[in-house]
Amino acid sequence: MKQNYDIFTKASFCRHFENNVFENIEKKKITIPVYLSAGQEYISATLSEIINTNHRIKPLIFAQHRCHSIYLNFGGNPSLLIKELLGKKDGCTYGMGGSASIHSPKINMFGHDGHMGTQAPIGVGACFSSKKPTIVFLGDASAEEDYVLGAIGWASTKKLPILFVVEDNNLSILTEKKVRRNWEMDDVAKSFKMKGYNLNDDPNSIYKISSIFFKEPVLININTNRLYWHSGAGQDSKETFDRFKAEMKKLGKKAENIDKDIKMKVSKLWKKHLEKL
Ligand SMILES: Cc1ncc(C[n+]2csc(CCOP(=O)(O)OP(=O)(O)O)c2C)c(N)n1
Ligand SMILES: [Mg+2]
Repeated sequence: MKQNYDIFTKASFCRHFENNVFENIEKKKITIPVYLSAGQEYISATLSEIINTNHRIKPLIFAQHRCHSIYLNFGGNPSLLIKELLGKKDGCTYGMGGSASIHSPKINMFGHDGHMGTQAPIGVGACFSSKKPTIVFLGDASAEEDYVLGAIGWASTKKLPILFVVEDNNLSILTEKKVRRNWEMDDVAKSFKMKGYNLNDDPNSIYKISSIFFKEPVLININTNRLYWHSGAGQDSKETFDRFKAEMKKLGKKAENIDKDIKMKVSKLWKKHLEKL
């Protein structure tokens, strides 16, 4: 399927972007707190392909701190993000948002305020008042905040064109979900009388349910893996399942060549910006 290569291409861009961020944290070129999204990029790569490209919808986007891939996949300009991470005034958030609060009116993305889960009531409010298709991205931990649950209830009551996406990496910093709770977010959605799904980050499983997006409120909890530390450049375990690598293996030689090309392009882009420092 052609589309699988398009999703792979987007994910590859994000992966190499994040690997360059990683390197430049280590080299101390980036000195702000950074939340790397490597490992989770297939979720927004797939959703943006379905929503922007297939459905031709440009939704309002409310994300939280781990949002580089969301910005890049939904059409954010990578140069402006590089500048943002380097603290430049002409970065996507004027050098004031950094990694955690990426803001871009151009792609309808609203910067996060740093309080886990506030993007849910704010996103629901924006959707309620504008009736525009809206995506609220949550982490599995921020989804536990009481105000998130109230917001989901209101979205269901008012039948808003909203998609809640829980990027469930099983972790709140280093605390696993099983320590924190005995329930799942798709059950919460169903108890509020809206559709809820618990999926993995295989693009095909997301595609299968995508025809209902924005026709009614929907919550998808997508199980995924964070490859690097909660914040900064480091790796807890090298054993983590990597969706990006699994898809590359599945798609074969053509994907490997796409990936090589993109790796070079992204490195060149970073180099161009670093030379100006
Ligand atoms: C209201 C609030 N409580 C606690 C924190 C501290 N904090 C920042 S990120 C984080 C974990 C977030 O986990 P999750 O929502 O699953 O996102 P992930 O980092 O896994 O992508 C915590 C506890 C915060 N920023 N806001
Ligand atoms: Mg988490």
